[in-house]
Amino acid sequence: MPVAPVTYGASERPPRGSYEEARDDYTCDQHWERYTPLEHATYARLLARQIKQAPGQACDEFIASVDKLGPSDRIPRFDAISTALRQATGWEIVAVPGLIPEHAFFSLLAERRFPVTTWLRLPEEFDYIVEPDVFHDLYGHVPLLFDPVFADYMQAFGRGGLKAHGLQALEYLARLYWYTVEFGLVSTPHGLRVYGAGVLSSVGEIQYALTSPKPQRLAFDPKRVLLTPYKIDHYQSSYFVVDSFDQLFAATAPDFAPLYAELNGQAPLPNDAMLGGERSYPPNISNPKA
Ligand code: HBI
Ligand code: FE
Repeated sequence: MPVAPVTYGASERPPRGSYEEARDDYTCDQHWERYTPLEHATYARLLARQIKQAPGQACDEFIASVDKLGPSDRIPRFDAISTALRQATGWEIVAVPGLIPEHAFFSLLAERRFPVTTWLRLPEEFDYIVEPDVFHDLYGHVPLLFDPVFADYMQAFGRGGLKAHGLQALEYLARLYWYTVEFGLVSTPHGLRVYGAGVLSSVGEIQYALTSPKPQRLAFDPKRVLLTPYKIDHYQSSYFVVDSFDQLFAATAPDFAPLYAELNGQAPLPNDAMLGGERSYPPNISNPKA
């Protein structure tokens, strides 16, 4: 007799990281009614602060779509965003209780369903949080799903992830996700811009990624990315720069299986040093307070 899932009352939310209300595909309901006034206010403060950083630093495609998240004074309703998103690129967002296993994650992306965490960081976590919360997922990831080419890339990534799963190549794909979807930069005629969600949603890293002399900014190359480890709780020592989302999509179009076979067993490459012949993009001139 299957155990009935635990249900919580309208006002109380399961503790962070509990998956009792998740369905088999790890999705759950958002339960928008459970958010407290403090949570709405925290989200509004995060958004107001981060959106100030967008002009001159976030890529044009992000700027063009960030308003589609809806009202800025409260946590948006996922189904309201999905209505607009379906019309734009056939994507929708689905609620999840937090990080979900790779296979479930890739399966959702392959179906054009982006998993968005339901819980929001606490006020004391305002400046930094390791795990993705609803602000990181909505503000960092969702606006670019309105861009047709990036939307195609994300679905291709999901499909690639399902294939990689069988080939024990998840570590390679996690690096591709990390250095593009989470921490990617794009080169434009006006200088470098950010498209990676982890940078867009970070109060300090967006300026660092674009203007600090410390990190290296390497031309995006699938082999280099797949062999370069990353750090999850520091600013990055390396960022990878694409010329366009078309280039990103084209790079992931071919079947990666031969690439995995070629790289298998090769030692990781340094994320804090350049290889012979590599060049680093110069940082942007310090961003005049936009
Ligand atoms: N789960 N909810 C959620 N969000 C993510 O960004 C996420 C995940 N599970 C796995 C994962 N990301 C990474 O391992 C990706 O590289 C696949
Ligand atoms: Fe993310």
